[in-house]
Amino acid sequence: MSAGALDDALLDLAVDLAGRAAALAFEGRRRGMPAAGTKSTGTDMVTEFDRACESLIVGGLRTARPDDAIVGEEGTADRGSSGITWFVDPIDGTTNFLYDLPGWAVSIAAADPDGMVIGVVAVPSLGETYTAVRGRGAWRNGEPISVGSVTHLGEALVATGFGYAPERRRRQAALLTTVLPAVRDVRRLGAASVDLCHVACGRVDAYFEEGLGPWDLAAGALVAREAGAVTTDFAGAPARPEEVLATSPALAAALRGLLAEAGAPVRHDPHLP
Ligand code: LIP
Repeated sequence: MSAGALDDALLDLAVDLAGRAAALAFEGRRRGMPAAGTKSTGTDMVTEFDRACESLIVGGLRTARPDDAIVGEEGTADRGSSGITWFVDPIDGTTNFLYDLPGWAVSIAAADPDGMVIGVVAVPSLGETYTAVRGRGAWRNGEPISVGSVTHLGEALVATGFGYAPERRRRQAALLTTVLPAVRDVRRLGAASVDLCHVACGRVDAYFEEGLGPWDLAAGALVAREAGAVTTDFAGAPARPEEVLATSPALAAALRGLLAEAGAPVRHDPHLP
């Protein structure tokens, strides 16, 4: 199978499974409040639909590609032999989902030894599916997307997010006292994968957060990069779950400087959620 044909096959599989999982969760939430438990703290939630969606997606991946590795937020940890690794966030933005707020997503990505190859972020409450293929571009509902054109920090709309542990949140809030006065405004929308897709299509001009999981970042960061964004850590090295900054090239240096001025990254116990 050619590289292009493999990319297409991986994308088609991810789009199908993300769409089915998104429909399952969206219809389930319409029927009422889901059963829920907690994970790292009393507010780090997991619902029956987080688990059901991961089960649907992982089952589909194992059937279609039994030799691939799979990493899922709700516990899947399949080793593989094919060189392809899947990253699954069955519901990114679980708090939004629990409160029936828009802006949660199903996020699926596949990586080869050179990095992310394909990414899919399905946002059912917006009727939008973001897709990306390494080296070939990014799309929203099949239409090409690209980052915004803002070049001045004071005109930038910046998205961010916060962890679950009070100690980390206290320090993250302290960053905002420097960031907020320096930019147009800040948005906290609740799902990293969607924040990254919003950078990709210019709905926000930048997104930064620290303390994520690999599944939060995998698909959305590829969508952002393929739409023309720079995705790094706060110091300009490649983005990683511990620190991500996604923005247009025109704003990247100024935002890194602002985060440094604010005291980022938030040095903390790495085991803090
Ligand atoms: C969420 C992230 C978001 C962050 C939230 C939460 P989850 O992931 O996508 O960026 O700010 O605190 O971690 O837990 O809903 O899958």
